[in-house]
Amino acid sequence: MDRLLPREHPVRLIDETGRLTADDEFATPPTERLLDAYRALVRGRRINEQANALVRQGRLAVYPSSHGQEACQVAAALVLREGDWLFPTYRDSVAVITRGVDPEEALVLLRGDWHGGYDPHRYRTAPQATPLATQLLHAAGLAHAAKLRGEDTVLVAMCGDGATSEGDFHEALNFAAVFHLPVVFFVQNNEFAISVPLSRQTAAPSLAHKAIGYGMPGQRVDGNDAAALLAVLGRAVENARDGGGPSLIEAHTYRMQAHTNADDDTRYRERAEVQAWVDRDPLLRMRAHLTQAGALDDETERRFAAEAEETAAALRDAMNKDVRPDPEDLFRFVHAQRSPQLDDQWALLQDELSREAMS
Ligand SMILES: Cc1ncc(C[n+]2csc(CCOP(=O)(O)OP(=O)(O)O)c2C)c(N)n1
Ligand SMILES: [Mg+2]
Repeated sequence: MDRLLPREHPVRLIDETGRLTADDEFATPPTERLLDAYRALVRGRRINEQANALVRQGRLAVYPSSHGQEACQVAAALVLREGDWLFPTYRDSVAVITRGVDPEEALVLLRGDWHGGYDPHRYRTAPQATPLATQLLHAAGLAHAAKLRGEDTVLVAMCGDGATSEGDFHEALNFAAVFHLPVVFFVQNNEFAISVPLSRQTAAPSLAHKAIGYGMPGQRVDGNDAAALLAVLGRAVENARDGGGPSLIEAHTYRMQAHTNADDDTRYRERAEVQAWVDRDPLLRMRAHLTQAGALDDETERRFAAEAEETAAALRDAMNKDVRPDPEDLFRFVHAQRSPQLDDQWALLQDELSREAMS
C-alpha cells in the first residue's frame, strides 16, 4: 500500500541555484532533452508576456497567464507521443502551443471568437476547458474508449488545485482507477484558486495523498524544476502505456501573477510572498543548470530568444488584424437541425441584419 503514497517532499532534481540533486529513484533526463525543455520555456515565457500585452491593448479579452508555471506547461506536452492526448484547462495555453498548436489558433478564443481555434483531433489536444474539472471526465471517457479499442494511447489530464474540490475530479479519478485507464492526472498546485488559498481548499497532507483513496499511486514534484517534471511525468506516462493504470501527480508551483487581468491579487496576498517565488523561477533555474553544465552558450541563448521573438511577433500580427465575426456562424455548427426556438432567434437576427444593412 505504501507504494501508492507520495513522498513527504516533492521530487526535485535541480535545486534553485541550478545544481543537480541526486535522487535514488528518478534519473536526470539527458542534457539534450533539458535543452529542448529550456527552448520551450523561453518561448513559453515570451508567449505569456505577449498575451498579457495583447490584453492591455484590447486585442484579447482575457488571458489566464502561466507565468512562473512554464516548467509544468512544457513538461506536460513534452512527455507525450504524437498519438497521445492532452486535456488542458484555460491556464494551459503554453502546454497546448508546446504540443504543436499554432499560438494564434490557441489564443483566438480569448479574442472573443465563438469557438476554439484548433482542431482537437489533429493535435490530439482537447479544447481548453473553462468549467473546472470537466476535462478530467472527458479524459477518463476517451481513455476508456481507447482501451476498449486496444489503442496505445496515454492521456495527460491537467487541472488546478481548486479543481480538486469539484465532484468531477472525484468521479474522474474513481472511474479511471476502477477501469485501470491510461490517464495521468496532473495537478498544478499554484497555491490559489482565484483568491482562495490552498489551506481553504483541502485538509489533506497534500493533494497527491488523495490518490491512495482511489487506489492509484500519487507523487509530488517540484513544479518549477523542469527536469524533475520530465522524469516524474515521463515515468507516469510510460507506466500507463505499459498497462500500469492511472496516477496522480501534484506539481508544487506558484501563480506569479493575478488570476487573470480581471483580478486584483493585492487584495488577498502579500507582495513578499510573491517576491519569494521569483528566486524559484523555472526558467532561470534551467538556464543556470545548463550554463553550469557547459551546454548553453551565448549563441544558443540568442537563437532561442530570437525564435521566441519570432513567435511573439507572429502572434502580435495575427491578433492585430481586425476581424468581423459573422453572427450567422452562431447557428451553423451546433445543431444539424434547428429547434423552433432557434428558428425564432434566427428570424430575429435576420431582421436585425437587414435593418443594419439599410441604416
Ligand atoms: C465549475 C466551475 N466553477 C467555478 C468556476 C469559476 N472559476 C474559474 S477559475 C476558478 C479557480 C480555479 O482555481 P484552480 O483550479 O486552482 O486553477 P488556477 O486558476 O489556479 O489555474 C474558479 C472558481 C468555473 N470556471 N467552473
Ligand atoms: Mg490554482
